[in-house]
Formats: sequence, structure tokens, C-alpha cells
Amino acid sequence: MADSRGRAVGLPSVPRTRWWAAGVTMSLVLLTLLAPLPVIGAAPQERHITISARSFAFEPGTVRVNRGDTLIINLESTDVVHGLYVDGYGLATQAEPGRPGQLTFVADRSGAFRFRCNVACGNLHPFMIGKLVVGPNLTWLRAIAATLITAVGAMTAFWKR
Ligand SMILES: [Cu+2]
Repeated sequence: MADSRGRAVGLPSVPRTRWWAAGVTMSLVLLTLLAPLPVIGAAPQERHITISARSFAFEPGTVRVNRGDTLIINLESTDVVHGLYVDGYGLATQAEPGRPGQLTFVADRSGAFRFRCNVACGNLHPFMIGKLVVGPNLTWLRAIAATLITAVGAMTAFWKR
């Protein structure tokens, strides 16, 4: 709103610095929420993962998920009986050719965990190891960061000078 001389009417004048603070805050929040970080689907989701086991390796050897994801692991063996034991979670399943094993759980602990074959399958059996990497839930972290930035921005904008 403005009168005929272009002066603002009705609203108390807002110092320019406050508009700056508001603009900077908005930009930071948008950046926090939308910055393209190298993460696949950050919201908790159901993941169907097929792990193929053979003497003496798992394929894929590294599985990356986000904390909170529900993992449905399908273990397939292409030669003999193999097992899959997930360190840190204490879960196990077994598979033999034609008879896959399944493991369903929520990845509620973040960190790197080894998964290993727990069926003696040959002389290199102790080296049959893979890795489960449970990363932070970035959606959650972004929400927290956006809230903090908004709070700081609001305080800056409305601070009584
Ligand atoms: Cu083995």
C-alpha cells in the first residue's frame, strides 16, 4: 500500500536489514531442503534387496540404505549352502540353490555393519564378508536444519534494535 507520494501507508516502516534477514533466511531454508546431495530416496522406504551368494563372495558386496528403511533381503545361492549373518543386528538367514532365504527388518541403527556367511562353505569361508551401510535419514536432518535456520532468521529479523 502507498499513498499518492509513494510512501507506505498503514504499516510501520520496516528497516531494510529485516528484509535482508528474511530473504537470506528463506534462501538458506530452500537450499537446505533442496540441495542435491548424493542420496537415493531419503524418506524411509521399503527396499527389496537381492544378495547373491557364491563361494566365496556376496554380490553386491556393499548394501547402502537409509536409517529407518525396511529391508527385505532375498538371499540367493548359486552353488552350495550359504548363510547371511548381519553383525550389529544379530539376524541371519540361509540359502541353497533353488531355495532362497529371506530376511526382513528395519534398519534402525546407523553405521557400517559387516554381513558374513555363517555356514562353513569351504576354505575361504571366513573371508566371505559384505558390508551393510546404514546412513542417516537426510530428510529428517534437513527438516531439523531448516527449522533451526528459520528460528535464527526470525530472531534476526525481529530483534529489537
Ligand atoms: Cu560360508
